[in-house]
Amino acid sequence: MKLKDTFIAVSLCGLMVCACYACSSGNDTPIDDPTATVTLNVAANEMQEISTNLKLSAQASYLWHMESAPDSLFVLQDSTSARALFAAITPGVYHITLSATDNGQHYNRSYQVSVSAASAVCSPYIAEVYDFNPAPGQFINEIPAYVKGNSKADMIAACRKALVGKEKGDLISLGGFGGSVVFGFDHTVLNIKGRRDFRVLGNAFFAAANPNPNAPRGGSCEPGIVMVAYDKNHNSKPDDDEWYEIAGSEYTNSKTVHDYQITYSRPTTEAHDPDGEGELASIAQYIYWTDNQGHSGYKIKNIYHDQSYYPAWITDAKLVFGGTLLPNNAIDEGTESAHYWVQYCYGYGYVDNVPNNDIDSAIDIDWAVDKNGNKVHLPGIDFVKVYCAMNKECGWLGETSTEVMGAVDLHVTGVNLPTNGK
Ligand SMILES: [Ca+2]
Ligand SMILES: [Ca+2]
Ligand SMILES: [Ca+2]
Repeated sequence: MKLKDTFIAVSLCGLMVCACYACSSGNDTPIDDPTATVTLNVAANEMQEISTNLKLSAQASYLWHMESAPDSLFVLQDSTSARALFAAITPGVYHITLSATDNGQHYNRSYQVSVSAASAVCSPYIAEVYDFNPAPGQFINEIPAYVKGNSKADMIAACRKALVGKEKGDLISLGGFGGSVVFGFDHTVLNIKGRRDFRVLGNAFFAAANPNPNAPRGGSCEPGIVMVAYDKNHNSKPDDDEWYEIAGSEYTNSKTVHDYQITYSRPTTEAHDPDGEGELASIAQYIYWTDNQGHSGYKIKNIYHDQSYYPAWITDAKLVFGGTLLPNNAIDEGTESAHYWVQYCYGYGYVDNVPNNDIDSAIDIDWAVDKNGNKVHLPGIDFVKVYCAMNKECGWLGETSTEVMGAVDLHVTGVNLPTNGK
């Protein structure tokens, strides 16, 4: 019996991606000879849905496979489904095979995918900022700057100006625990197997002059949690059910709180200089907070930052944030009279935790987990959310607050960093 087969590839470019690449749909090429090779031409970096028109039952099993050339950067996802996802960064010819079994019958097909260079250059950097919800902090209303009358949309636009299209943008501060920014790329950052895929830039640095001579790496390390989303429904927006957390090195730390929630109250006074004589005093009981772990306290207003630490465009009396709280990483290594705060870095998988050129600032999309901690293997990601993962005041240093100054697709920039095997 001669089988008629068709190799179907559907381009999954969303509107946003189409602005960057010329989208190509696959050619339907019927053949009668199952030993023949079907050829498809696609452009680099485009996610394609691949299926066969073999009319198989719902019980059929599938195995898509590709011999991997050592230096080829590609994704072959959902390889045991009727439809697989394929994308490649490196132009060239790829050979994919399909082995299917249905009602005791075996079917083998072979496909040749010719990947040409992308028809338009995409940006390896942030292409859009979707949301900005900082928590109170000493840099809030300053980076980015709030101008009287600004709305939330104006503040998002200010983040856009700071971050979009830049290798290294201008810093934005997320404030204390929970403060977040959501941004995206103009293409899907592919999840290349065995490699780290992107990094988000912060301003972490290690201090050379720690009074504790045997201390591990530390300095200014203010880790933020990374959430990633693949635009599965192709609506060019991050939807609630598309987000997954990157499980960094402290995900299984017994002191990490996975369902942390904190509520900040609007400060009742901004008066720094109560007697009007010009010497600024800190306000110890400045912004009251409570959390769902039975704790409460105050964010302190320090003498270095005079502006309100509560987002000025927000009219609500309370701000609620939730997410994963990392254990405290800050220790005062100084003395009673000479404080010396050191924030020690964690292993990997966070933002603003290690310097930007450190391999452990780079993230493997395969570290993503669902709400129950189960690993998910996304074909790539379109959107990233970063939020501050610490609730800590460090004396005169002020609160620990994650900063963001950009993000980069490592594959598009030709940076090859192996994953850490976890
Ligand atoms: Ca990867
Ligand atoms: Ca979506
Ligand atoms: Ca920082």
